[in-house]
Amino acid sequence: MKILHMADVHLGMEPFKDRECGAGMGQRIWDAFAEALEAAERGQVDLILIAGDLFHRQPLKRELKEVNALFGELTRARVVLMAGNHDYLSKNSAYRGFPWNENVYMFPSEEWAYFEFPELGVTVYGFSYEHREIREARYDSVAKLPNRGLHILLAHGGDEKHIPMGLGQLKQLSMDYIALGHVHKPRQLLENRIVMAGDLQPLEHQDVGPRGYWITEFKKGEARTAFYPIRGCEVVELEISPEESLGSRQLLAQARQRLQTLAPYQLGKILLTGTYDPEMEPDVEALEELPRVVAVEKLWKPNYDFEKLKGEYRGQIVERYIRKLQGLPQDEVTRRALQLGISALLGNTLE
Ligand SMILES: [Mn+2]
Repeated sequence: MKILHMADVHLGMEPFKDRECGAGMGQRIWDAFAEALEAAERGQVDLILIAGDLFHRQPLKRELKEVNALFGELTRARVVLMAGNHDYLSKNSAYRGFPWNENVYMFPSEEWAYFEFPELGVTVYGFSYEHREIREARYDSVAKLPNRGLHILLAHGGDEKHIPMGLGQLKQLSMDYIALGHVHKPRQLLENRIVMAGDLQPLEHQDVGPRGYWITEFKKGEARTAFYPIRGCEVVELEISPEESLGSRQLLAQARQRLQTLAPYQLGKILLTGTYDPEMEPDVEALEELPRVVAVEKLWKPNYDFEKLKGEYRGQIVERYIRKLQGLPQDEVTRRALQLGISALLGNTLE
């Protein structure tokens, strides 16, 4: 018995829209979804679990037909899905009453329900979101059936507004597998048992690292879970720690060089670290406009010459501020306060 687990596909979203690399991202999400289904078909998967937020917002009828057509191509796998907080079952949701293929099982409401597959020896428990938020920790209350075989929970949430849950509590449900969605970071919370799928493709620049789906094989009472990245798109961090004397053009050249080391499907998130000369703060906007850059994060710090500044601003607030902070315990907070304060007083921009 093999299952493929994915979540947070967010069809209909167009990530990185304001960036050059955002072009075609909406389509790439659809491609990734189709790729995951093809993998299920190729890999003889029996059950596909989609743990919420298949769509970024209320799906259109034609989008559901598109998805259903893809499901219809599967010759072996059954599909179980739930609505998440993004594509929740609103009163007029196109999900309601949608005529799915016979191999597709969608949890129809916010009430607990289950699907039994005696031919696979599997029972899947869950419910859909009918609201944008569910603040109650509802996964406590699942009632297992006396069925033989595997018991699987399909669940979405994990924060205060979306069904809070803790690992200890999930373990106590003694499910054979819990297919989780909502948190966009892929992770096995309990090896081969409790898995947060993560988003299928990166949707924000915070989504650093591979994204994809999970396949679990159950054999002779043992489960093996493995992650399969989709190489459609991946955000990679590129740390650049420039020399202090580096000008804007050289910084740009360095960034270009680093971007060239990426594989064709990768996008760069530039992290500027180290220190820079505040009297010649390099132009960062030009970096943001480079193709395949999703974000630029300024973690670098201005390297002020405080002794020199004290002399230049003798008797003024700048000098008094420096003396005051230099009199405090010199930890990270003080150093940061000194830099931020001086930047503000000197009218320099600093995030
Ligand atoms: Mn969600």
